[in-house]
Amino acid sequence: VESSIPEHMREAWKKFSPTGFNSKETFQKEAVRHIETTLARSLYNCDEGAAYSGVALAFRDRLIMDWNKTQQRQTFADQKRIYYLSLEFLMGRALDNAMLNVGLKTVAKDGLAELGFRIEDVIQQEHDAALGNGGLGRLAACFLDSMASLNYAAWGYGLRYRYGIFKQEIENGYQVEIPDYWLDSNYWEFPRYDVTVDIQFYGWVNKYTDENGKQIVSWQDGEIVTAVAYDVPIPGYGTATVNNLRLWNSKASSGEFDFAKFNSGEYESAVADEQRAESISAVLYPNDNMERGKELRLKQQYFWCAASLHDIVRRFKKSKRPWKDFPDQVAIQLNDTHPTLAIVELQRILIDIEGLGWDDAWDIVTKTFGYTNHTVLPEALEKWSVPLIQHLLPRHLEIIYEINLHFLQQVERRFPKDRDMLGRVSVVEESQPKMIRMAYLAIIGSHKVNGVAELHSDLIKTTIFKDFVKIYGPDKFTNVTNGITPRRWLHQANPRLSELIASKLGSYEFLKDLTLLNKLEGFVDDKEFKKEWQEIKYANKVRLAQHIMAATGISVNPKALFDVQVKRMHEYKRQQLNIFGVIHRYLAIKAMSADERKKLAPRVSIFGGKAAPGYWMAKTIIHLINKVGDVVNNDKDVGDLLKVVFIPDYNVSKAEIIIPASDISEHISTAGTEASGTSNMKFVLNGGLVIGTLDGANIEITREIGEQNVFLFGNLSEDVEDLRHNHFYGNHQIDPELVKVFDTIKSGTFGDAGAFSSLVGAIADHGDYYLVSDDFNSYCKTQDLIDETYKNQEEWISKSITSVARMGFFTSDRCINEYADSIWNIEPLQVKEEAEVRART
Ligand code: C3B
Repeated sequence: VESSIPEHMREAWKKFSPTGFNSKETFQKEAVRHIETTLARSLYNCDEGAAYSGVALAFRDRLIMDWNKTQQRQTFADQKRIYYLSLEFLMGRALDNAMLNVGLKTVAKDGLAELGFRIEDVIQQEHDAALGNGGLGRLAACFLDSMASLNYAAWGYGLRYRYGIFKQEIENGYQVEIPDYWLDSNYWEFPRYDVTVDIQFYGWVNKYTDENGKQIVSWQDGEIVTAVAYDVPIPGYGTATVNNLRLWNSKASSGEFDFAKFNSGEYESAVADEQRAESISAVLYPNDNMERGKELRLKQQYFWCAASLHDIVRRFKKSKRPWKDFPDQVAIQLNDTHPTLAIVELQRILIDIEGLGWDDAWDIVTKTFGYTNHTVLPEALEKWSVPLIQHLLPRHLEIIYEINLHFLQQVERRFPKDRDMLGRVSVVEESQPKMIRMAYLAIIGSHKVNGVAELHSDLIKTTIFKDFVKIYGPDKFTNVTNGITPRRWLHQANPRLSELIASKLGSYEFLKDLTLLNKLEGFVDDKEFKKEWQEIKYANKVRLAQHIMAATGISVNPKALFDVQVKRMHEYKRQQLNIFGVIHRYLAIKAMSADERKKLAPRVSIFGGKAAPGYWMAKTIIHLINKVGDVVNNDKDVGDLLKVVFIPDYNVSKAEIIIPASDISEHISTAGTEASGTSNMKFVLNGGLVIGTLDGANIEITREIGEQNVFLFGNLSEDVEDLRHNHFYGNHQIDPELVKVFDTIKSGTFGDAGAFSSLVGAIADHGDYYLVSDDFNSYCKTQDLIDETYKNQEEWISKSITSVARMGFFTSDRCINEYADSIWNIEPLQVKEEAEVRART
C-alpha cells in the first residue's frame, strides 16, 4: 500500500495508462514500434523471426494490461484463491493462444499481411515452452487455460527451467538428445527481481527454551539459495481474466556469492558456488512415470515448494486475517506427489515461525491441501531416502516423523487388532535405508485425494491406497476425469473444423460450452456437411504429409489411412505392440497375391515420442520402429500399401499438426496402467477414431460416444493379475503370429537382431509383464476390422461426426468446475460485463 500513488495524483497517471490496440492500424503501429525500437530492427532488416518478436511484444503488452487489472480485481475481492503446484507446465506456444484469447487474431492476420508476412509463418517462429514431459505437464497447461477462461482466481506455481524437455533427433534409427535452451526471445515472462525468497538447505536443528520458558525450534546455518519470481500471463478465452503462472528461478543469494573469495583471487571458486545455486532450476528431469531419487531433484522440489508457500503466506498475511481463516482463502492442489513437501513446509511455518500449536496448525494444513494422483505404476511412486532428507532438510524430517506418529496413533486407536496395518500405512518404509513414501504423506496431509479417470480412481482405492480408504472412509477419495482445452485442441489446432462446426451451430459458443457440440448429431446425414468434414480431414493429412516429408524425407500418400501413436515411449503404453502389429501386416502383404493387395486399404503407421534418456527398453522400441521403416518403406512389393514413419521430436506444437490429421489413433496400454490419457480425447475431438484397450479414460470416452464408434480390444484390467501370474507359474505360450514376428526380427530382416533381443526376450522369456502376447491376436483382428470399416467412407465419416458431437464431457472446463466444487470450494470471480464480451475469431 505504501507504494501506491497518492490519490490526488492518480488522474495524471491514468491519463497515460496504455490503452492497447484493437484495430488493424493500432496493432500495426505497436508491432512496428517494437520491431524498430525494442528490437532495433528496420524494414530493411526484418525477417520472420523479427516479425514474430514484434507481434509477440505487442500482444504481451495487451495481455499485461488485463493481467494488471485482473490482479487488482482479485486482490480487491479478497476471495479464496487456487494455487496449482506443478513441477511441469507443458505450455507449447503462446502467441496464437494469446491472439485467440483476446479476440484479435483476424486483426493480426490482416495487419501482418499488409506488412508482408503470413500469420502462420510468424506463429511458427516461436519456440515451444516445453517445461514438462507428457500428460501430467500438459494437463497442468490445460487447467491454467480453463481456470482463466472460467474466471477463477488461480495461480500456477512451478520452476523456470533453463532447459526444458530435450530435443530429440534420430540418427541411424537411434534417439539422440539435444539440450533445449529456450529462453532466448522468450517474450512471455516478466522477471520480478523484487519478488524473491531465500531458501535454506542443510544445516541443523537447534532446540532451546527462551527466557519466557517457551520451546523454540530453529533451523540454523546451511546454505541459502534465492528464488526469483518470473511471471507468465495466462489469458482466459473470451474474458478479461489474465491469471498468473509464477515460475521460480534459482540464483546465488548475495550472501552466498562470496565477495571476499572473489576479491582475494579465488574467482573460480566464487563462480562455482554461484553456478551450484543456479543449477537448481537449470533442467527439467526428463522422466515420465519414473522417479530416480536424485538429490538435485529433491532440492528442486523443496526450493519450489518453499518459495511458493512463502509467497502464498505473504499474500495471506496482508489480509490481516486470523490463521484459522487460511483454508477459506487458500486452496493448494498438489499435481502428483512432487510438491508433497509443501505440506511439511506449511506445518513448519505455522509451528516454528508463527507459533501455532501442532493440532491447530495441522488442522489448517489438511484443510488447505488436495492431492491428485496420476499413476499406479510402482516405479513412478516417489520415495525419498531418510538419510537424504535428514541431510538436506533436517527439520522437515523431524516434522515428517511427527506427522507419521500422530497418524499411526490414530490408526492404532481405530484398528487396535491389526498390527500389520501400521507397517503397511506408515509413511516410513522400514527398508535399508529407510524411505519416506511421499504418496502416503500427501494423503495424510490433504482433505481430498483424486484420481484422473473413473477406472484409475477405483484402482487407487482398491490397490495402492486400499488401507487409507479403511482409515479415512471412502469420501476422502474422489474422481475427477481429466479434460482438455478445446481452445488449443480444436480451434487452434484445427481452425477449419472449428469454423465448419461454428457455421452449423451458429457461433463459437461451443468453445466455452463444449456440450453444445451435441447439436452436430443433427447433421450426420447432411451430404454437403459430410463432404466438407472429409475434405478438412484430407487437408489436415496433406499438411501432415508435408511435415513428414520435411522432417524425415519419407513420402506418404494422404489418401492412405493415417494410423497414429504419439506419446511418451513407455513399455506400458505398448508402442512395441503397435510395431509388432506393423511387422505382422508387412509379412501379410508380402504373402499376398497382386489381387489381394489391390483390396487392401493403404496405411501409414505414424509414431512419435521421446524416451527418457536412461530408459533403454524405450529407446530400443524407437530403434526398432525406425529400422522397420527403413525396410518397409523401401520394399517395392509394398509400395503405398504400408509406410512406417517416426516423427522426431514430438512436442505440443507438432501435436497440433499431427492430431487433426489422424484417421485412427492408438491408446493401447495394458489395462489398468494408463491412469487416464488425454491425447485420446484430443484425437476424438478432431474427428479421428481410436483403437484402444479398456483403460483410463478410453472407458469413459466409449461410454460417451458409443461402443460402435470405438475399436476396443484386449484383456480387462481385472484379469491382468491372473494373466501375469500364469506367465510365471503356468505354461506361457506366445501367440503363434507373434512368434512369426519375432522370428522375422531374429532373422536379421531389420538389421542386427542382437539390438532387439532384450525387447523380444522381455515377452518371450521374461514373463511378458505388459501382456503384449495376450493382446496380440485381438489387436491384429481389430486392425483388420479397421481396414474393413475404413473402406466404407460414408459410415466412417458418420462415426467421426457422431463421436465429435458427443465429446462435450471431456473439456477441461468441466473438469476444473468439478475440482472447484468438490475439492476447492471456490466460486469464479465475475468480470464486469463490458470486459467480458469480446470479439471471438
Ligand atoms: C500421466 C498419466 O500417465 C496419464 O495417464 C494421465 O492422463 C496424465 O498423467 C494426466 O493425468 N502421468 C504423467 O504424465 N507423468 C507422471 N509422472 C504420472 C502420470
